[in-house]
Amino acid sequence: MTTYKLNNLNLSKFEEQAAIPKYNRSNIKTGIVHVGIGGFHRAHEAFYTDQLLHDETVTDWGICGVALLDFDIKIYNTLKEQNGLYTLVVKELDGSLSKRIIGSIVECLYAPENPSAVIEKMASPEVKIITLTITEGGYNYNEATGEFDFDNPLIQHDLENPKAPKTIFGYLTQALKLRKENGLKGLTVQSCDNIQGNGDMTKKMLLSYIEKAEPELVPWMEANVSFPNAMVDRITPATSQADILNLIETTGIDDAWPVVCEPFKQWIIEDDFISGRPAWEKVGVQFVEDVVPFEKMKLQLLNAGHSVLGILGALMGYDTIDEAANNNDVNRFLRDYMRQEVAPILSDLNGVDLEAYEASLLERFGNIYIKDQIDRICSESSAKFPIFVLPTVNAQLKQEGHFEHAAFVVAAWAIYSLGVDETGKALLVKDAMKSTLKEKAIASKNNPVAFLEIEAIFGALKDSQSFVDSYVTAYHNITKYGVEKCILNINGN
Ligand code: CS2
Repeated sequence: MTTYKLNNLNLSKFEEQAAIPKYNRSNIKTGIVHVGIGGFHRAHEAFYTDQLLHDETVTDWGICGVALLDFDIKIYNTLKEQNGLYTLVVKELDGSLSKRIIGSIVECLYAPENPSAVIEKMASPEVKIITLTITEGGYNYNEATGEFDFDNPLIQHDLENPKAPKTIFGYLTQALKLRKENGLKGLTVQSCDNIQGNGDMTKKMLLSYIEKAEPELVPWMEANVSFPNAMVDRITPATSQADILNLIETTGIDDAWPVVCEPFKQWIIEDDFISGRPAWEKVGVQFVEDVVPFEKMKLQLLNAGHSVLGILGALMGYDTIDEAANNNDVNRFLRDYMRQEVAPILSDLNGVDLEAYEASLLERFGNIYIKDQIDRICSESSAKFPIFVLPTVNAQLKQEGHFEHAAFVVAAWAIYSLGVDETGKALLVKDAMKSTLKEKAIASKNNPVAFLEIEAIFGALKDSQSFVDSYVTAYHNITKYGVEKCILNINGN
């Protein structure tokens, strides 16, 4: 098959192999600046927006994708060469692949190379929304203090070099300042990360930074910037070399970085957009008054479920989430965790059938075509556990309820942090707190509570005797018998 590089020039050649943008991309203005152009954004917001742009009356909501970090150079270069185009490959439940070339990213910027271009773009009159996927860790929140972490060297850098920032907080501050100076309207800053109250969190963290960096900007920000909370969902594994080759071989589309994802998608947002928004509801986005219950449900069932499968699966020697989910004992363990520990602390889910939701999660996790990498799921667990798993534990502790499964997973994580699985294979621990995790994991061999002493993750959990008892028992059991035997026992077989 003849292959062609994916770019504007060749776009029409792919019409038979994939759905392609039918709108005139050169007419689309940039209404959204998005920071963090990894797989998730491209499978989710950029996909929804591409769908909407097919309505020819919509011309104001193109996306400018910003690569914020040094190592984002690769995705920036790829998108630049491909004129912002990429292929979204949906791995359907029957194993077939649906391919769609997405056209909604109409511009790209690489922040480390040209910080002022990013600030100016965010401050340009046509931009009404800045959306973020900067990962859970990107919000610079310290779990132990509940506050913004000013000790972060990058934050120190931004305070000292306001015109050439490195963090999102430095950029947003400068952009808002410029908007104010230019007499422009405010805008919406919208988080698309997996954080409980992600809009509230963004506001709180940004406000802390601005209070220190540009205190006179605070009242303007309070009056002119909105921060809607949102629940985002679509499982998007890292793209593998096989995905890239398979796309070329089956379609001739030479795309250096396609995105692969599951068919399911969901986006529930609070309708609080101070300068307007795209009519995303036309393409399946739900707008609600209070998204908090939905966020809780997703974070504590789906994301926590991922962490359960990831950490247990990693120790057991599995590589992908579906392998762990299709092990009957692990599956039963996860089901019981969801039923006995998470479901009782979820409330206000007006009209949501929780059992059906749990069943759909088990089906999504078990999808053998997705091949979501356990390494991806376990990466940055130090930022994930406090949001995904520990809120359930804390809520259960308050009502003297169940947390045995959660304590077991935390113990498994302590053992995982030693960096070797139960078959003796090295684990790829990728975590901003890797060295602390390892140090505490080693200390835990003699005294398992050492792991819980990482206050920035666990807060005061080590002072809760009933949790500690359950955790220590699990720790010793896993070390002695291995994960599989332990969960058989917990499952009551
Ligand atoms: C995952 C999420 O990062 C993780 O640990 O749980 O990336 C998950 O796949 C998405 O939130 C799905 O919407």
